[in-house]
Amino acid sequence: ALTGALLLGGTAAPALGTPQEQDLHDVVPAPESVRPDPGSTFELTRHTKIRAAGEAAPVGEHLAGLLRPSTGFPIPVSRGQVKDGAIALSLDGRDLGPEGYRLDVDDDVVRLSAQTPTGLFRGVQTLRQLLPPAIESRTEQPGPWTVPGGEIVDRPRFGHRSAMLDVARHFFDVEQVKRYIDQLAQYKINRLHLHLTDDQGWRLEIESWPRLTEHGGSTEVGGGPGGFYTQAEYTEIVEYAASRHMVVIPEIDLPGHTNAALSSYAELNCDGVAPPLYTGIEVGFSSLCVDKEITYRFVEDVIREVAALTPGEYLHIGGDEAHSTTDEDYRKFMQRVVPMVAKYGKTAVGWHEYAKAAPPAGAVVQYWGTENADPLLPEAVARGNRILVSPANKSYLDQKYHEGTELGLQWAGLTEVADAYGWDPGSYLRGVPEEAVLGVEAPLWSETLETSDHIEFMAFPRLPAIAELGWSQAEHHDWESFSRRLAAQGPRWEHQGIDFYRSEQVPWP
Ligand code: TNX
Repeated sequence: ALTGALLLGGTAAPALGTPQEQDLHDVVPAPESVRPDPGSTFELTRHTKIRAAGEAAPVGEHLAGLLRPSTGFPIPVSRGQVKDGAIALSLDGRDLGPEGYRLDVDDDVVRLSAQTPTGLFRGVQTLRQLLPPAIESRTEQPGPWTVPGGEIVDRPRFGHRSAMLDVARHFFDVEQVKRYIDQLAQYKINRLHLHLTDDQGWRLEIESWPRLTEHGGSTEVGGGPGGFYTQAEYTEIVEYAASRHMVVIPEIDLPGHTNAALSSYAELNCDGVAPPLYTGIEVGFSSLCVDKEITYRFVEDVIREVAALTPGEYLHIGGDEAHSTTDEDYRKFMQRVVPMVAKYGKTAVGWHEYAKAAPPAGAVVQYWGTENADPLLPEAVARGNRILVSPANKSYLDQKYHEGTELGLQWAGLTEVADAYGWDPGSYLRGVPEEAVLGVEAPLWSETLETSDHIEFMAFPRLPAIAELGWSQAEHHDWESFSRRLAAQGPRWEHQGIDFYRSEQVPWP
């Protein structure tokens, strides 16, 4: 009889080969507080329901969409009372802020609460990581689907944790950008900075200057066909990001990095002659013509159209590596252009050189150097600028991991996972107190990257490292702990089809 019960799959002890249960601590980025209750475990079964009403309902649907393919369970989402066997999402969380959440797991119920749908969405990312890695598969898997008991209370250290994708050097289409958005959202990244224009390509349709994309979007590094987003496609990206509780920050890089625009409209050049399109990877050779009035009509048209497509607060105007613009011209240009951003209702962001033009209080200065200081920064802080920290030798996802890495550049230095993790955005820059730090960004430049596989190999596992520096409290930054928790992410990426860099620094299972 006993043998029969086992064969019939009763409630006997787990069979050999049953995946090891998750630990409540195995979460990236590390939560603010974790209190395991070793005596309890929730099991997701074919009877599990999600309870979510009102504004919580879309997050509940999102969670159900993540859980159904691998479990094969129906997992209905409905309003109503929390009963046994339910995952309950509610907006009754107090003192959790705009992105915080509380997750309570016992034998019968998973309770996720927050003050905002965004907080619930962040909590859903934590819950995913507490289920076995096979939950990430898009095909039905055997289970069992357990969640360790206990309580997590969590909220971010910085309100800004962004990733940048360069779609100008190589173009990535809407589906590729959505794929990256989903990957970023898992690590609680809340802003996506899109580098939309550069010497090699202009990637966003501007209705008043159509040749920018017709001509300026027609190639890319290496001479491939390039591409661009129509305004409708761009809006699709913005809305998809919003559904992942992520805000898009568009960047139009000015006054340098503009060969694609200069090639599209001869009248934007000081000599009236349009240069050819450019498919190499040099920087610093192009500049809009600072002394021509048409330059400012052009820039204002672009800023107006981009602002109209942008529900988010920020608009990035580049400003980096303007090596063929004199300092005097650079200031002249920026002093006319920065106010245009405010005129169309947005807050300006620029690479740190634009601090030379003394942007107004509230404007964001993005540090991309490799030193832990810049003379422009203390002045910027004194003016009331917010500093976005993205040191090239720490947070740049395009830098090679080691000499032999086939993709990437190495001008800022080789960047292994421990290098990406081993610094503190709150205290990194001399003369910049933590209160002036808006947050942290992980930029991914695409001179050498052509496919989603390439993006993923460079971003994983360094993106989660930067995400943890931005989300988790400084006292939780600890390489031993991080590298162990990161290792547990590897099998999840395998189920998601992410081809990541298997750094020898990380104890992958
Ligand atoms: C510097 S960082 C650049 C980009 C390049 C990148 C390559 C910055 C603001 N500008 O134009 O793509 O290096 O790593």
